[in-house]
Amino acid sequence: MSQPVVGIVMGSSSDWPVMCKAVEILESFGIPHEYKVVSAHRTPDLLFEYAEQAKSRGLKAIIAGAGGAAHLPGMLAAKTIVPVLGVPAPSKYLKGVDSLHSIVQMPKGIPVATFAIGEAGAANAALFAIQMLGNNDPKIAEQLVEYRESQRQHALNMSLPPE
Ligand code: RP5
Repeated sequence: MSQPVVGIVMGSSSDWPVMCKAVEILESFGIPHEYKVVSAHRTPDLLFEYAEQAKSRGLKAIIAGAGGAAHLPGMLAAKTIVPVLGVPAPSKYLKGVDSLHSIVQMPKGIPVATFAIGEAGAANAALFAIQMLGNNDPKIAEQLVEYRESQRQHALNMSLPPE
């Protein structure tokens, strides 16, 4: 694959079942991407290195998923001007509401675009990154129009009660 333009990072391999939904979307659109475990509290030096090199490596967006006290997206955003898209991972005891609050409540000045808890959030973060890329790439924009059309057709073909 050519040089990645979207980076997907997650705090643990246990986040993969959620974050793979972002990977699947990027793959279906043919967007060059990479994915990696980067933990804010277990590998803070790696986090800094990843954020500091993101722009020069050509990343246009970073999708960051984490659970619990989910400081990964915010700390990445603190160290790069590449847009960071945060995905709250479901957590064992608080079901990801803790992750959501810790990602969405960034203090003024360092934004993290925050998505829904779990798989829908991961998929939508990928779609949002693709939409940003589509601003400067007519082929990607056309793919997005087709994707919306396929969803429209899917809904129109739904029958009730569901089979
Ligand atoms: C966070 O803690 C990760 O993002 C994960 O969601 C959560 C639990 O991590 P593990 O204990 O499963 O490695 O760092």
